[in-house]
Amino acid sequence: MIMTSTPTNADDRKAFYDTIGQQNLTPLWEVLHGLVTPEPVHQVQPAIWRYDDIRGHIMASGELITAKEAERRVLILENPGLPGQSKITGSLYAGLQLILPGEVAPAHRHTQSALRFVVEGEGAYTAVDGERTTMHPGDFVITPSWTWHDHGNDSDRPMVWLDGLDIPMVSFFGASFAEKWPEDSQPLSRPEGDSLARYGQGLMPEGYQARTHTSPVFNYPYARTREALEQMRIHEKWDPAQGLKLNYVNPVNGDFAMPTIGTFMQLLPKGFDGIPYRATDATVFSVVEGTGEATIGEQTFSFGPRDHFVAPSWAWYRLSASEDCVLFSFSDRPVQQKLDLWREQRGNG
Ligand code: GTQ
Repeated sequence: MIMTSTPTNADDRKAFYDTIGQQNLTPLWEVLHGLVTPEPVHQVQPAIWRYDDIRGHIMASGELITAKEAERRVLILENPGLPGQSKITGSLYAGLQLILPGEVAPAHRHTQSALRFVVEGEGAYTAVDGERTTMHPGDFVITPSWTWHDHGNDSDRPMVWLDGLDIPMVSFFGASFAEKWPEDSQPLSRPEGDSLARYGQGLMPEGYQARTHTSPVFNYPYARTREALEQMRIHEKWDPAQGLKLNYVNPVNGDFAMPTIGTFMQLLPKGFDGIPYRATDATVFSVVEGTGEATIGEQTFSFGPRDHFVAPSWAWYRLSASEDCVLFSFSDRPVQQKLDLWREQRGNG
């Protein structure tokens, strides 16, 4: 049969959709423009979690449940545009984990990769694959996919750190696996500082063969990162939007330190007034030092140390600093770049 005219009757179409629906078919033309959009469309909203407002809740969680019972005692930073989804962006999870003196968060492993960024306290540890690292504020610590890890606090003060995980990404791929170690703590097989000594000084053991895509350095200490920023400040050119920004790298191949999460530390000098910037990687910021302002979309947030905020994909934002500011941040940039998706744009100052 030759069709001589296009059927336009809405009832005919509806009947057709119902018929083909029984074969699990659905017409693209009804949804195409919502699927392939000219610019990013998502529900992620700009948001800030001010530490002064939430610290009391974090400490109160310590009275309600032990780290052992909770397995991980964490308050999730949930994007207000994605309620109930345990996501801070479409692809990433963030939370603030509390570990009290004497507590242990028992050993387990999972396919999700995690970063820890120390926010408050001093001297708790994370153990990964047989090595412990003592954590200090501003340290960036990696738990690679499928490695055993437990956390403990031998200090006399509570410790709080930011957890960043690729939970939504792993869920998207249908690739989540997890298991528990039979005891609370895993056995230690290497002395503290082993990985930093071997891999963190521009040296590599002869014949070293990487077995994963994650950096073998598992604690990037703040003291070293801060020193690098201070050194760069002497003669490096400022980016008009981002100031001086460092990327944590895997010393084996120069790629991002983690395969799914890009991690950054930037310095904005006192008086910095950044030009507008946007990129397709929605970014989570953790303020280490200084006070300033972040205008994200229509909203302006003033921030100070230990505050966390999120800039959605492709939303314009600008950063300014009323004193020297140091910001840690993370995003899914490594994945977007490998998929040739990542874009950034600078606006007019
Ligand atoms: O420390 O292993 O915030 O498994 C969420 C899931 C932390 C962890 C989180 C986890 C962990």
